[in-house]
Amino acid sequence: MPRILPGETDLYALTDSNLSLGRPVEDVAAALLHAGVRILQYREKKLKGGEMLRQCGELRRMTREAGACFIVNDHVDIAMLVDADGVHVGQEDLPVEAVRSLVGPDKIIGLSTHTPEQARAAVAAGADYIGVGPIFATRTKEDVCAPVGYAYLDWVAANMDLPFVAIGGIKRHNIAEVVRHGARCCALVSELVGAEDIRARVAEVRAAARGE
Ligand code: TZP
Ligand code: MG
Repeated sequence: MPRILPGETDLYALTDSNLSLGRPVEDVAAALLHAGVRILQYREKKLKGGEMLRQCGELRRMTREAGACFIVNDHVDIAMLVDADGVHVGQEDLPVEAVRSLVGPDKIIGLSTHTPEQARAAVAAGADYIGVGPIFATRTKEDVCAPVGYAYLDWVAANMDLPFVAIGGIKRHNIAEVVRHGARCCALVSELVGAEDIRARVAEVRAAARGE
């Protein structure tokens, strides 16, 4: 099972059908995986459970074939039903300890954090990685908190041993700077799924992250 954590790979892609130019999530996922993305999170906020389960089953099959890690946002039940590699939760979702009691020791649990206190609490609760953000303002997340800017990212890079992924408003034009602030892995939504040519966009984003 591909247990790949942020930091072991440079990009972390999330789905969002609302931003995918009308393309089915399976097509978007296929393009991301063909482009070499190694962590894929299924994050669809507006679908019914049955449709989510069907889509996650398909994405599980595709990620397994590609040797990529598959994470499900929020829905622990669906993650378990499709044997995903992990679950990602936010501060107001099921607590990490509760998720752990359901999924067991081997699954990855990611937690979104916005402050040093939340980062320390994530370690204490047994999270496997944290999300750090939103770095910049983003319209992708509706219930988003205020951007944390570089201050919190700098703090995490200097103080945390736990793997982390920077998220929120990261694009080709700013990813090099995010990397310079210590992010070894960046999560992107609209910049990837909203591209006409997703494969080319992944290559451009990676080149930009390397400062090219
Ligand atoms: N968590 C913090 S910001 C965000 C999530 C899921 C959305 C990021 O989307 P984008 O399009 O990369 O700004
Ligand atoms: Mg959530």
